[in-house]
Amino acid sequence: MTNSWTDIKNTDLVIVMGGNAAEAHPCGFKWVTEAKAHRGAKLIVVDPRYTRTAAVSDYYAPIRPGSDIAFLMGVIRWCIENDKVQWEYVTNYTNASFLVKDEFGWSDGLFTGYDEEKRDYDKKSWDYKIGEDGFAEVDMTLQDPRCVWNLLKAHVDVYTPEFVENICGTPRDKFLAICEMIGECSAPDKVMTSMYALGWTQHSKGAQNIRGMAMLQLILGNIGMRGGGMNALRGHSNIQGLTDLGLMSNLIPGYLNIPTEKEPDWETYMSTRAFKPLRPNQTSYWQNYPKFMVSFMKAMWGDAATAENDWAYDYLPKLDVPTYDVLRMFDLMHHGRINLYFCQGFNPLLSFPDRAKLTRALSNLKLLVVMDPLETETAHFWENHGVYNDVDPAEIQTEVLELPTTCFAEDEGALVNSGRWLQWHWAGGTPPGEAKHDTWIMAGIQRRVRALYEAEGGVLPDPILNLTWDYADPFEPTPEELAKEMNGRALRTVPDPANEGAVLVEAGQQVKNFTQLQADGSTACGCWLYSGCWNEDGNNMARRDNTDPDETGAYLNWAWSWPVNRRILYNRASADMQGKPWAEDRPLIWWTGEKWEGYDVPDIGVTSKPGEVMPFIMNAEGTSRLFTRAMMRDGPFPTHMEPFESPLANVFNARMRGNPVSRMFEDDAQNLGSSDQFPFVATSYRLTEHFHYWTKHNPVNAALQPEFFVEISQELAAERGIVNGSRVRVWGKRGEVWAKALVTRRLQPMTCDGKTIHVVGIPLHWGFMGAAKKGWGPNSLTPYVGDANVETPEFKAFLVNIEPAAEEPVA
Ligand SMILES: Nc1nc2c(c(=O)[nH]1)N[C@H]1C(S)=C(S)[C@@H](COP(=O)(O)OP(=O)(O)OC[C@H]3O[C@@H](n4cnc5c(=O)[nH]c(N)nc54)[C@H](O)[C@@H]3O)O[C@H]1N2
Ligand SMILES: Nc1nc2c(c(=O)[nH]1)N[C@H]1C(S)=C(S)[C@@H](COP(=O)(O)OP(=O)(O)OC[C@H]3O[C@@H](n4cnc5c(=O)[nH]c(N)nc54)[C@H](O)[C@@H]3O)O[C@H]1N2
Ligand SMILES: [Mo]
Repeated sequence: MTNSWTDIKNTDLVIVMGGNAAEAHPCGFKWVTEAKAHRGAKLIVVDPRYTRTAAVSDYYAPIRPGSDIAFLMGVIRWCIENDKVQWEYVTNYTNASFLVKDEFGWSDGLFTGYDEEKRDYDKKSWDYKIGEDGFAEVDMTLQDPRCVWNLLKAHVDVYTPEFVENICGTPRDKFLAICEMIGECSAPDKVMTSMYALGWTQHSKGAQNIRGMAMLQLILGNIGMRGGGMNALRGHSNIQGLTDLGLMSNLIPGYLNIPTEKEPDWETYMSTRAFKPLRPNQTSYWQNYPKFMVSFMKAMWGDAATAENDWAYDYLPKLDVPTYDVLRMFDLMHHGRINLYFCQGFNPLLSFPDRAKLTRALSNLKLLVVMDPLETETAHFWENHGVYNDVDPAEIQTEVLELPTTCFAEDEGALVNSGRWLQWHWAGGTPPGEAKHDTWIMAGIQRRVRALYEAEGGVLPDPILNLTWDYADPFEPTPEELAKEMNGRALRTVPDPANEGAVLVEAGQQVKNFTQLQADGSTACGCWLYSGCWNEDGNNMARRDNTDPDETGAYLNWAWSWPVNRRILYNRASADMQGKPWAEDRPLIWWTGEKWEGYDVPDIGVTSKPGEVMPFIMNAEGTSRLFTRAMMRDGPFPTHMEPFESPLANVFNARMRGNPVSRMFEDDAQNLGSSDQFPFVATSYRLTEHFHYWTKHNPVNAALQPEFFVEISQELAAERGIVNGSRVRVWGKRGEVWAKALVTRRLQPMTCDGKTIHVVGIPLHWGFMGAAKKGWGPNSLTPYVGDANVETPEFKAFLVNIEPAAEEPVA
């Protein structure tokens, strides 16, 4: 989230599109209710289904799964055409005025530089014109045909209301009514908040769905404002922490990158990171990258990381491909290229696409180790469950080891919520039986592997042997020790650069926050973004002061938020060029004439002069971006592209299937279904009564939602002769499942490109273990395809067929 859960109460308009917050985030959803009750805020829901969120909305519109970019580009077009633009914001705080190279363009649904063989773009032309002074050229009048604003206008021109209706199936009048409601939020003092989750991410162009809304929010001037922002509703309670701490295969904590093979040395690695500002006076805060990176290397390898050995840069692995995401990893396993798989807190047999492929992949392993508090289907993937599974256990040689772990309620530590708050919690229970903390298991493995390297040597033992491991009990680091390590400390006394002779931080002390980190090896910090969470003031994450002066929703003394306890990112953009808040009834920070102050930690140097230093200090531009340079793999602007399995061909290029640069492997490209065999659009989702695959183990949850069902409209039921409550078979290119049919008016057929589109809704909570009835969810059916930028599987739009089940299979 750019903002926080508690800030949603400040909004004028909530749009839930690409999520179902009342169902999947019922506690956080109370802030929407607050906004409605206290500010008269309105709620719009755009979803293929009439959901529990839609049930309390002011306006609902249906949309065909996988068509949100067309909708969002249509709204942007409408806003431009109807002058619903926050002009001062757009001109100064976005890159609207930046001039783009003449070579850049697009045709047939592709941007310049596409290489069909590589399924990738050469992004050289996706860049600004750079002037002789080394800065990007701009035209503040927005007249130049090559400025971002005019390119954007040209790009969205095709997304007329008719086009939107045709692609999305959203009736034109409903689309226009939503445009009107959104357009009101272009007034400088009116704000909309966007709440989204998997309805947007789980597509082969998921990241571009989100960019589409981010661009709209910038055009309305809603980023950095109280009650505004892009609010990703995170899933698992600590999934925000997962990404922050670099659990993605290409990241180091704090969104630093693992080097690639093309970066064999430190200098090459740094040359593309610590960017110089692209405009005069701008901050380009990533210029501090070396401070964060060197401090990280010192945290990892202490004295072994020196200036002479480039901070032990050689110890870091170098990626030969951009990522080892989960799709790639299981694909390698499928090709017999992986022997041992450590599966920690993950049940991929149920949660990843194409169960048949996953089963074959797991069958190729020599050893599978599962660390989990529960018995999972993944650990039992080799079992034959009759018609639900076609596995022959005798043929599978994989050895499976289960290591029982504790669960969150038995652990102490911090969980990071969607609003970036690190909230400390304390263990509430004693681990049962043989269950051990994950840290105990991992530390034990590290110690034993290290002992083997010490005794036997091996290829490059140094990163293992020299790893900092100064915990009081090396076999069980405590949550306190780990949190302090992430905060960082001074390894030797750091002088204050601003004050000759003064000391910034004494040797051995915790640093106050990341502004004290150094690039000369004098500080160590495990995660710069978390720096400040446990400093000399103590454990700031454990703070529980819920006073909220002026009722801004900031709660600055409750827990601790990254970065530096800031609650609203880009909050400098909540004030105009002179530093005066756009919304006088909801001020956030302001310029006193000498400095910035207000209700939040200013997202700008406190003495940075308004009108000079622009609000988006992380970007080399100083502004936000309506056009991105080489950042996104699939283009500087979002373009509508069909899902890989779709009843429609790509409208801009009928020869091209799906997103041309998505995550896709050879075998899987051959394993896609078409609409002549599989005429219905399926989507998958969760229910309040269950949490994924855990709660079916609990008899109470199992009783609330006992049985796997699929939802269809009355019209589809009539067409296929399906009776409410009867058994159906649902099948697609990669598998089949049996379920109970729930015939409902909450799903309605749509019309797209002259065709009737029926949606089959598939909730995901069942498997073959636990107290609920056996059944497979959607992932026997889903395609093995992922987003171009972040490799999230395309779970939300695929093709199936459905019929009354001839007989109920015996499971
Ligand atoms: N009770 C409960 N709560 C949970 C979870 C749980 O298992 N149980 N899981 C947690 C996790 S890990 C996550 S990630 C979150 C997920 O939170 P959400 O994303 O809110 O949940 P989903 O149910 O997956 O999907 C949301 C909605 O997207 C809609 N949708 C499908 N395709 C499209 C599309 O193309 N466009 C649009 N606009 N909408 C579409 C679906 O109809 C559905 O209503 O929930 C979290 N909360
Ligand atoms: N078709 C379709 N598929 C989907 C989705 C969808 O919308 N549609 N949603 C996707 C999403 S967003 C998600 S997040 C995934 C969820 O998929 P998974 O993460 O695979 O599902 P969970 O059941 O949450 O599995 C987590 C496991 O962690 C274990 N666990 C809990 N606490 C601890 C702990 O402290 N330590 C350890 N070691 N283990 C622990 C639980 O017992 C559980 O078995 O599913 C994805 N799959
Ligand atoms: Mo999730």
